[in-house]
Amino acid sequence: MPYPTFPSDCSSALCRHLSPELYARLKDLKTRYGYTLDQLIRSGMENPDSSIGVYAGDEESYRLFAPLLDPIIREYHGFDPEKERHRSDMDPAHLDAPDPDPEGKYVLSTRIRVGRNLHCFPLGANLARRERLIVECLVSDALKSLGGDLAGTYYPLEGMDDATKARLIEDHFLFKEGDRFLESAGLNRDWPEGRGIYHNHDKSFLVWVNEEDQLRIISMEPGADIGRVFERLSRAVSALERKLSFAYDERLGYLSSCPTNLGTAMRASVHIRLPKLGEDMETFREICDRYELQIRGIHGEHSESEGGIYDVSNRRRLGITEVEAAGEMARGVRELIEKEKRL
Ligand code: ADP
Ligand code: CIR
Repeated sequence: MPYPTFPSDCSSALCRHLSPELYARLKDLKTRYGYTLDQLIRSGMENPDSSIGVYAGDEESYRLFAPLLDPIIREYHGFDPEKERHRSDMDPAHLDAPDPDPEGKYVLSTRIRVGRNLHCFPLGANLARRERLIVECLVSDALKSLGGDLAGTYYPLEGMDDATKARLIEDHFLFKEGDRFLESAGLNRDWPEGRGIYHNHDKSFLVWVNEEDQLRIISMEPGADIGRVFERLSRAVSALERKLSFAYDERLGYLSSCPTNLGTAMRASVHIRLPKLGEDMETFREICDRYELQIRGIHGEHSESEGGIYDVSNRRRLGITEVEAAGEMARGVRELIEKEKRL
């Protein structure tokens, strides 16, 4: 393919960081698992409204295509992959994240997820059909070993009736179908085969299998008790680590399909009602920028807010530990609530 061109109003990280020279330098490279530059950038090429536009196909993608990926990583996380090393800390005893809404007036629910992928397998965009089934088998077996409040059931997407699926999506428990960014990256191949969701009885602990990442490990509950949500997640991740070997890089931390999810691969969010700040987006954004927070709509990425309710979460995931990221989110949310009260 000759150098691909972008529409003039394109502002994705891909179009800002790819040049004809860089394209020419990387276009004939292939990882050992057979992933190419054209595959890496396909989502951003087919969706010029992407914010990022690339998906890695395996661990080696992050090394082979580093001349394109490192500047994207540096810009998104404020972390220099050439000089720095990621550190992880999921010890709840180190968490300083007091409930930012003890009166329960603003925060509807708290959710913290981490992405994980299995060592010795390509990432989802480059996973063959058989490999995806093996991943599903390994993960669902590991999930069977969980006990206590983490004990639950794995539900394959294949065979799930439409009403159950729609209800789980509407209630924020299950991933959406047909995401066009993932579709272009090849992450929806053979859908729904090999995909599924595990959850405990009260749906406070969930695992998505073979969506954007092979595992999305999720802890969530109504209210703003970030400490309790974090503790449950940390315990679940430790239990799964005893059964599964996750892809981890000394520099980049936990490896994920999207470079925005490297490092902790953690997104700690609240669903929060901020109708007045919603009318003053400049102030809302200013506070979020100060605490490195991202604003999403009520049905996740690429969705809109409804009824003055927003999804507010940590933006950085690499070069910051899990406890630091959750603490920063809690402090930012407290300030948002204080501002909302004053408006
Ligand atoms: P991810 O969190 O994996 O980046 P999304 O942004 O698509 O992916 O969100 C996944 C789902 O989680 C969506 O249905 C979203 O509404 C839901 N969600 C996110 N944060 C919260 C929260 N604090 N409370 C309840 N649901 C949430
Ligand atoms: C995009 O580029 O808009 C999509 N590929 C999503 C990128 C951001 N993903 C994320 O924050 N997890």
